[in-house]
Amino acid sequence: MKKTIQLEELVCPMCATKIETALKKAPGVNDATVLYNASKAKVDYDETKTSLEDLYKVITGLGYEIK
Ligand SMILES: [Cu+2]
Repeated sequence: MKKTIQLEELVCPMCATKIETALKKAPGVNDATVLYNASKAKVDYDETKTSLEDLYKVITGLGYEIK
């Protein structure tokens, strides 16, 4: 399942990289791309192994907010 998560504005490109790396490592995630300019996280995940809520937790756990 592919979803785009709108994030609160990212301060710098390193933030995007940090979130992207964490999402890619999260269980059930096939692929993740975080667009710094748009502050968007595009995630391709297996909904039988994880959920949007779990993905939100990965992001908020790093100190970033979902818009
Ligand atoms: Cu940053």
